[in-house]
Amino acid sequence: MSDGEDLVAELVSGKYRALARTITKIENRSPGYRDLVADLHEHTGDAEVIGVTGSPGAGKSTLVDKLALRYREKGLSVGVIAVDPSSPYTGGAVLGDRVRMASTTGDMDVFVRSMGARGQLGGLSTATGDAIKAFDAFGMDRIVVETVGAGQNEVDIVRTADTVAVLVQPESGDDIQMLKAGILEIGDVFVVNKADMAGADRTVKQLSEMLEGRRDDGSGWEPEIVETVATSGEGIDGLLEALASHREYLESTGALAEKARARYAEEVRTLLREDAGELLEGEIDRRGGIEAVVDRIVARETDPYTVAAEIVEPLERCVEREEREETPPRR
Ligand SMILES: Nc1nc2c(ncn2[C@@H]2O[C@H](COP(=O)(O)OP(=O)(O)OP(=O)(O)O)[C@@H](O)[C@H]2O)c(=O)[nH]1
Ligand SMILES: [Mg+2]
Repeated sequence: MSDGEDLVAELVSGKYRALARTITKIENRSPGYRDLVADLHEHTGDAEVIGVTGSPGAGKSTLVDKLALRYREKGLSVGVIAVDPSSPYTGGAVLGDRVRMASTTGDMDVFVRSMGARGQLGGLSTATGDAIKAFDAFGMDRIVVETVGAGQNEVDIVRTADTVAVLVQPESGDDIQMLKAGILEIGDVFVVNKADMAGADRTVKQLSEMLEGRRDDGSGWEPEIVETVATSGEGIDGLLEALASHREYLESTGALAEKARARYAEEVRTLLREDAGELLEGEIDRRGGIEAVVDRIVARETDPYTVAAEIVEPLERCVEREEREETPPRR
């Protein structure tokens, strides 16, 4: 048995240390992390993954904290992944620390982990997706992913969730702008948090008007709007109901299975892009590195198209040879 298999066995048997070590390996892309993640797959598929997004300071962490507590009260195990948090969890409950348990309930079942930006573009959403697998294989009933909803990277991250809750603060012009910028499409449940502040009703109304366009988008799900006060826990039950009813919709219509299939397809393609990219980078290095190649382009000795064709050529030749020899696909 390899080290990785040992680690997976321990993780699956519910050892928090193994879970923490696994996520560290995932985050650092440590040698062997790919085999590790591959071994996790057969143990996944049971967790419900909820994405929570919204602009900075909207109250995401406070809300996630309350949500986790409520799930615990229902006897469910919960994992929280905070992606690139702009501020550590507060409220006396959660974390700041990368590997600590939440102290909310005094038990070990709310496992919180933050993920930071590592490596190249898109790396964070891949790492987050892999971390979700680790939580899932561990046996978490609910996995909540918190991310600041700003750019494409965040949108990619919340796509790994089955159900996405978008937080909005009352009367926040910025939030409404952000919603227009694409987050509107990915929200399944909209949460007007800080409902104790003035203007919450107006924001609900605005949101509801903006969502009109989505009512007939053919998906069969009408986004719900709930109001919460995360600091006091008011409205959390309504949020729980909305999340559960979206889950019910996903399961009863087959949308859940479809989402999973789409995610796996995307995952395979992402991995292939990474792998092919690495192979081609190696080819560039063998040609003296990218700067040397650019020198020749600048000197008009060659051009980007020709260079690209030359670099991809050895790969193409291998693929063609495979085809000629009609080797059956390897398993
Ligand atoms: N009045 C009021 N304040 C709230 C509510 N929810 C959160 N807050 C406060 O808003 C501030 C930000 O809360 P966070 O939970 O850290 O917000 P966040 O969205 O996680 O912030 P980032 O992770 O930094 O983007 C804190 O001071 C909270 O106490 C609420 O319902 N009402
Ligand atoms: Mg936060």
